Amino acid sequence: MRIVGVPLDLGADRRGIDMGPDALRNDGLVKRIADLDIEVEDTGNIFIPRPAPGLCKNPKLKHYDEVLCACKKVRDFVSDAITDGYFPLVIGGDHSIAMGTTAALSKHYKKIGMIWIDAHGDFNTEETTISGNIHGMSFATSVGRGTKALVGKMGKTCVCEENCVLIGARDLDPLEREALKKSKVTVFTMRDIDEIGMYKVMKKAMKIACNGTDAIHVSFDLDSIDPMEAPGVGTPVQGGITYREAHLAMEMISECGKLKSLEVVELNPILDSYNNTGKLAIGLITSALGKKIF
Ligand code: HAR
Ligand code: MN
Ligand code: MN
Ligand code: MN
Repeated sequence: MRIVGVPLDLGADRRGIDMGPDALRNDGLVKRIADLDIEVEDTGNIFIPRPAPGLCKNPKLKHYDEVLCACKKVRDFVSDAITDGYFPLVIGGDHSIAMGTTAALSKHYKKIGMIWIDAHGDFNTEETTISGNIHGMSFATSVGRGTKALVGKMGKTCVCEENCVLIGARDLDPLEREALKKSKVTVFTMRDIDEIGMYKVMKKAMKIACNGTDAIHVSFDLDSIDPMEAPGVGTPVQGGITYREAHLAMEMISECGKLKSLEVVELNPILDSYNNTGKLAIGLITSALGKKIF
């Protein structure tokens, strides 16, 4: 396992997510993984330069140059990790970094299934975005949707839309919602989790993500969890999944045997009380890596 830290917050509106990777290290990430008898190498953080001062060039793609440059670095680090035989764990950082991770995976696998756990859809494009924040576009970009400014800029994508699942959604922009409805992505909203429970949602999700794919990528946005349990995130939204539901999801993902990479994003230590969100994130990572209660 190789950890790649990405201290990027330029894809989001609020500062602070750039401290996420170091907060996870401070909470004992490396030791907790090593305790599972997994060989772990922490390569430290990718260097993210601060943006040049001055006017925003395109308010529909804020910090475009910086985010693209960071994602290309993420792509290369993740790709090298896979080439060197490591399982990549990408810790963010804002969710735009998923564009780099999925581009890297696409160099190594033919057909990728993806489980995107998030309060949001991240399915905007330059045309549909209200905020102009690129972290709200990374899912769409990863399946090849959107403008030329992002799609293909990190390489081709082998993330297959029909093998993609969004879980935990409860805050979608109007046009983003329409785009998701028209897409082949399967969406399990909070309502679905309320109705049938996380176990059945995950059973269905795993079937979709595993169908004919040679790898599964999990992109875990910590804002999927209810802010009562995970307050330290960039964009909290009430009414999220519980700590236990999140663990169940990660355990079921681990058991499928196809998980080839994991990404945990949007931790904001400034808003975190008692480092609970960081500790919770580490627990979830260990569950995804096979930790069992019994
Ligand atoms: N949909 C909104 C936008 O595009 C909010 C996106 C917030 N995104 C994250 N990542 N925190 O999921 O701006
Ligand atoms: Mn997200
Ligand atoms: Mn989110
Ligand atoms: Mn805790």
